[in-house]
Amino acid sequence: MPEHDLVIRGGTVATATGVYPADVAIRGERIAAIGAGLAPGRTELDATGRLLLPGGVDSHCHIEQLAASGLMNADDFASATGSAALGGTTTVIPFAAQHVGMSLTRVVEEYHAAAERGAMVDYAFHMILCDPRPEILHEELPPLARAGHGSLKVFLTYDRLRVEDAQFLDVLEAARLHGQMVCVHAENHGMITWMGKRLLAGGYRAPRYHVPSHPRLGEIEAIGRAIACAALVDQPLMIFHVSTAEGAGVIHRARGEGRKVWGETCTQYLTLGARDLDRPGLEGAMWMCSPPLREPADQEALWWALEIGALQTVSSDHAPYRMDASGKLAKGENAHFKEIANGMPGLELRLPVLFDAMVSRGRLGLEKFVELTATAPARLYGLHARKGSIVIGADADLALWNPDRLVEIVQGPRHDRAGYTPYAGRTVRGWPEIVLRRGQVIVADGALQAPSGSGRFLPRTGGPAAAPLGRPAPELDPARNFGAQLRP
Ligand code: DUC
Ligand code: ZN
Ligand code: ZN
Repeated sequence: MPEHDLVIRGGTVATATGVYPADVAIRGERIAAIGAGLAPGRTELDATGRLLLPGGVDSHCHIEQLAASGLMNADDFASATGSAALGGTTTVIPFAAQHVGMSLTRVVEEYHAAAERGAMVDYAFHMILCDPRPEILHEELPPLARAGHGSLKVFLTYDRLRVEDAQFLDVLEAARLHGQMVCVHAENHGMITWMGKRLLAGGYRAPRYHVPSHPRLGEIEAIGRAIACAALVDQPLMIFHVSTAEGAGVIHRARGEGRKVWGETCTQYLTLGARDLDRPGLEGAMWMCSPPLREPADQEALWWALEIGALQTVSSDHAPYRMDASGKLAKGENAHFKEIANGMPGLELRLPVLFDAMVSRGRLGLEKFVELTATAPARLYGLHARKGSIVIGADADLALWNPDRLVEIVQGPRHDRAGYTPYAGRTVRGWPEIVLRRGQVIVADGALQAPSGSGRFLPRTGGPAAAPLGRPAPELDPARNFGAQLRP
């Protein structure tokens, strides 16, 4: 009777802390041994010439999510997570999105049902809070936190989604009591509203005007304000989708001052730019996302921020809408930029596009690639070391990469349902050819082998936000001098 179920031999293991030749043995769903000369497996896989990486963790993607406008994004859990697997990602954290008036418990139940039907990779949810009324925070949130929902997202902009600063503080304080991470969409709502009105009044309607309608100063201001709010209640904070050099700088400085803040950027802010929206007619809508794509200098600064650790994760912010009446063109062919849904597909190509940029072109190297796309998001959201690492006892979520394979990304439908990709026209070097989830091969030869609904929910505890369960923030302790918080 072989000791292992599967042994992957002859590959090069790549982790966030080292790259070395080793065989990997799997028993059941987990990694059982790493090293040379491992006992035989029931099945063996030859990984000669291949890199063996932990499956990617995409900690920011929108799946089967209803926008406040009533528009459903293009993917269901099967199409989105299938496309994730094809691109080497084996864990996703999409959203369970509350809208005003809704019960959060009910919302989470609905997203659970959708994921149980469709998911092909493992998943958790960030719970979006648009309506943090007292019964949500004090009655619904505690049992959801105990059930393993370890993170929340709030918006500081958008008419029907945003919270005021005082509501944001309520959310931060509640999250602190339950050890949850709070993620924030940090843009200044007033600036976006005001700029949008002025641009439209001047007749500037094309998709490209989406960029100036979200001024970079709005991101810079809101990131600073969000960090200050989190500091007031001593709550860890994740700044989502940082798009500007200055935004990354605000986070870097705050971290230098000891603030408990982390930052994410996304594939598109590193590899696409505002100029991509300069297309005739509505074509530029394919590149509309929020915050918008920025300038080449921002891309350089974001790469630098990742290198020095000012930002810690790179996600896809997969938010797919088709270029037809079911999606971006829901308001017709004469729609102005405020009437077009924001978001682009990215779950499948996040890792290949980043591998090409970081590893094949030598920008940040293989270890950093693994850290930013798998290990760090797992740690920050309480999934370490079950996910995001190649260590004994971890789930056997692995991707065998051919580092030399050249793939031309052509325009047209992929496995997701957006019907297009914003990355068409580039040729990437490096591709994940075989993908395993919990020891099962789910992708081989470009074909998906995972049944819908075979992904599992990942209850989360841990992560940097988990420690101070149940204690009030020191500054809010009535026994202390409130003025203390003003001292440096
Ligand atoms: N924010 C996101 O995080 N994703 C898509 C659009 C948005 O505003
Ligand atoms: Zn956002
Ligand atoms: Zn998003």
